[in-house]
Amino acid sequence: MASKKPSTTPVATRPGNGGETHQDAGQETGGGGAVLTTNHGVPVSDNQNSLRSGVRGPTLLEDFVLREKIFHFDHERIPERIVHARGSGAHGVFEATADISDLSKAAVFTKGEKTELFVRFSTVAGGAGSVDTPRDVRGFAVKFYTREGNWDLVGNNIPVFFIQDAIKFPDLIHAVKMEADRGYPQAGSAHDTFWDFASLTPETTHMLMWAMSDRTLPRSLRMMEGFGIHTFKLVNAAGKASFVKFHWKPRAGVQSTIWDEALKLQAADNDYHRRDLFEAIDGGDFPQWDLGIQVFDQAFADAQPYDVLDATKLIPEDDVPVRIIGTMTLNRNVDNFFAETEQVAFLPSNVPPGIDFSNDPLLQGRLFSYLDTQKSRLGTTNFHRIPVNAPRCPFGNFQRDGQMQTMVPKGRANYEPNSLAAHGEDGGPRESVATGFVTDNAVIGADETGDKLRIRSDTFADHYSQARLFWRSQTPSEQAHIASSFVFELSKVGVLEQVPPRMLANLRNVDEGLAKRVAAGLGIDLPKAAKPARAPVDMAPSDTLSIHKNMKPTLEGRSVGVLIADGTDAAELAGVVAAVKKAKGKPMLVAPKVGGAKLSDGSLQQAYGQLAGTPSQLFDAVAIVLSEAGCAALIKQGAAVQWAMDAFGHLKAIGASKAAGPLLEKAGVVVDAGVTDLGPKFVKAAALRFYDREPGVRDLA
Ligand code: HDE
Repeated sequence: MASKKPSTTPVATRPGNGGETHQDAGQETGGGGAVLTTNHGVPVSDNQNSLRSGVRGPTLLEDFVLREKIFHFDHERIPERIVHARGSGAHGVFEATADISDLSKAAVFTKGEKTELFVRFSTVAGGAGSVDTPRDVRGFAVKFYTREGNWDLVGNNIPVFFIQDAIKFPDLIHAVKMEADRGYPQAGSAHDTFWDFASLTPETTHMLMWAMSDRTLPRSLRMMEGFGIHTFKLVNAAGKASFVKFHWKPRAGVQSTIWDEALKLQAADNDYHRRDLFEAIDGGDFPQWDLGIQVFDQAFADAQPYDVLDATKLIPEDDVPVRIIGTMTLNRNVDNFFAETEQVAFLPSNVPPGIDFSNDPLLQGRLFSYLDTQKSRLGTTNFHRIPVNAPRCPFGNFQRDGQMQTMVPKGRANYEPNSLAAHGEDGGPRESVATGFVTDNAVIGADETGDKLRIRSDTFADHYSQARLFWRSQTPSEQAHIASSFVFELSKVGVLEQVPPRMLANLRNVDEGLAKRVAAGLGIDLPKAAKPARAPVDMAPSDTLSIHKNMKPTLEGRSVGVLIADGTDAAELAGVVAAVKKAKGKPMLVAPKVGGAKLSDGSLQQAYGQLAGTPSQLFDAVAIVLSEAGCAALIKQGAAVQWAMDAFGHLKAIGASKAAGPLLEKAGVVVDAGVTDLGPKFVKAAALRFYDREPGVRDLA
């Protein structure tokens, strides 16, 4: 377990706590270390009672201790992010592992260089207090504290975006967030306004395919890919620029849940992802991602059937392989959620020399939006002074004052040019041609500038080819999930009956089979196909776009729920626990009573969770270790039957004692490759999911 750090509360250094406690009317302080003071350092004698006139009289306005405490509390909340409000953060380090000095002069990429960083993962649509597991895109934002200033790579877990131009972002977000009059649904796209907007905006089609796939149901934040999405530029010391796309590849492999599991996770644990990340780091199981780049030049860009400046398009990895250039390790939880995870302010405009922007019109819009939002969210132009946002390298300029200024600049130099140095005074910092950021003006992506136009380039007009590419790259079971998601989401469209047919008309341009399946699922007729702005072309399917084709058969970083009850065989249990640990999995015991179960050898085995509150969807695989008597007792409990039924339905491996047979039977578990005894076969199976179990997947293929 990670060691506890000493408190960083400012009062910790103040000696002289007399240790008196107020025990009138049963009030206790619970003990503590340092002296409690007001925010202005005045020691407080009583933190239990406000100042009143007489023992039962009115409270006095004079009570500055009470006033300050309540006033501070009244202002504790800041505006939540308009998007990505719910997030989880962690500290870490990036180590550059490849020499790419031929491509970029950025110090963060110097082979062997270690750079501290902060990561915030998020959902997009829900509020700060919403659940962790809705069907939603996940934010994947990384702030590298490089020695040349902060680099913020603010991406998502999907390599493309819904729209092509920043001017559509407020419309997209208004449409997807809760509906303006009724205030629901929270955190989900399955409602009228989102699908109204989406069906009228064909450029969303490619991203919709990803959003309807299991990509939006990650098993863990540790098991998601991350993407910078936009095309960026790398610039080397000679000033040569190349195009680049950034990728994060999780060492734990990409893993998703399935829809029913995600729904039930919302009930079982609102904080499923946040807890999983915190506990993994706290337990020393540090999540890791490799940073990869796809590098290409103008000639490649010109030869593609899509525009590399269009954020609704990806570059298949088969066309430009991802080259790994470093590793990120998350190794420290935040000390304070508000101070760090809430106040962290990402700015896609933060790039060090050696990294630059392309003319992607979505990226261009982001370059000003984030600075604006941070000022309104954090309430001051000095938000860069908040520790989680401050560069770790020296920084200085002539910007001064403003609300919450915490710097105390010395001297008169608050302007430039100045010649104060000639007078022996500190003249302040100066620009540097040699090391400063120089905007790349290479032709790449800049060839169409000139006249002032409100126009979308023709090269952005193909909205279906890559949606089709994505569909064709999926396994039959992944395709079934996508079709079902469209059916589910469109079935939630209420009064706007024009929307589902309009969406189907778009889907016909992606794949006739998909459109037919969705129409059948909704029980409506297939409309005429929409007229595409540009006819789609067929691209070669790519295995890299499928989760199932790339899953990592491992128990590492995964959990196994182990159901026990009174009478469980102690040796059998010890065997399972040892085998799971040996495979680097995490065994988590579940029993009817959290205090424990009495094992066959008379010992009391404590549990991680109580059966009724710890359903099997919290785990990657399950073991059911029961005696005959234990099974007879559990079979009468709905929670136990549901435990096995859900594990099977959610395609997980089930290892069971012989005596647990009747429970499995009652739960409708059918023996297949994923249902095993508790021997070595179980640990192997536990690293997998059994997609063949899904009803109808094969028939639909
Ligand atoms: Fe964001 N986005 N975004 N976005 N975005 C914000 O900034 C915005 C876009 C992304 O964990 C906001 O600090 C505009 C694409 C992440 O703190 C805001 C446009 C991608 C996060 C904002 C986009 C993202 C945000 C809200 C269209 C993937 C969370 C609070 C031009 C590449 C960062 C904040 C965190 C957050 C604006 C499009 C990812 C309002 C105007 C594309 C991961 O500034």
